[in-house]
Amino acid sequence: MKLSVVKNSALIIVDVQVDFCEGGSLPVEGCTSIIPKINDYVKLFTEAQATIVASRDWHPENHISFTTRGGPWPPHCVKGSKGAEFHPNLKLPKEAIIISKATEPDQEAYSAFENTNLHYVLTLKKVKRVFICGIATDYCVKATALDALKLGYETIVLTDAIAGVNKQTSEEALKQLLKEGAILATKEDIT
Ligand code: VGL
Ligand code: ZN
Repeated sequence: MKLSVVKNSALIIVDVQVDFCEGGSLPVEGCTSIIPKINDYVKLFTEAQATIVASRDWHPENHISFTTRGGPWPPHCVKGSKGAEFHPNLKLPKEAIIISKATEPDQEAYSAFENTNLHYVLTLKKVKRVFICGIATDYCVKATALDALKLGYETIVLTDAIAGVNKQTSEEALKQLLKEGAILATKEDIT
């Protein structure tokens, strides 16, 4: 399958942040190794003058998802902290649009579309086709892709540039995304 990065395409890089990588508070296996792949995509999308979006988990210190409040996750990506920074190996162009998410203390929000202006921004830029990569396959990548499908975007998940928390739930996530109409692709599929 050949898919082209047309001008009304967007690359959505989900949560490539220090805390989700080696040495962080919620490390996701494979995080560090997908970053060079994501940088290759950034180059491709920059050349095509496509839109580049980077989302970041941007929690208040007392976020509901933290174990300190009975949630499932160790504290991570606290806004303004070192762990919430984009990974130093990620090469974001200055034009990249930064979307902060899950900023409300009492609300979990895995999708980059949830309570953000991402859909608004993409609509303004007439984006029809989104390519999604990043972390975590079974949480924020999945939720972002499902929302993109619901919102009517042609949705492509870049399977060579995602990393998941759990192997089985990541496989299930990709199956569900396929069923909902997502396209799974790798660098070789993209022109
Ligand atoms: C995520 C767990 C908790 C993610 C965010 O970015 O997939 N996972 N917060
Ligand atoms: Zn989080």
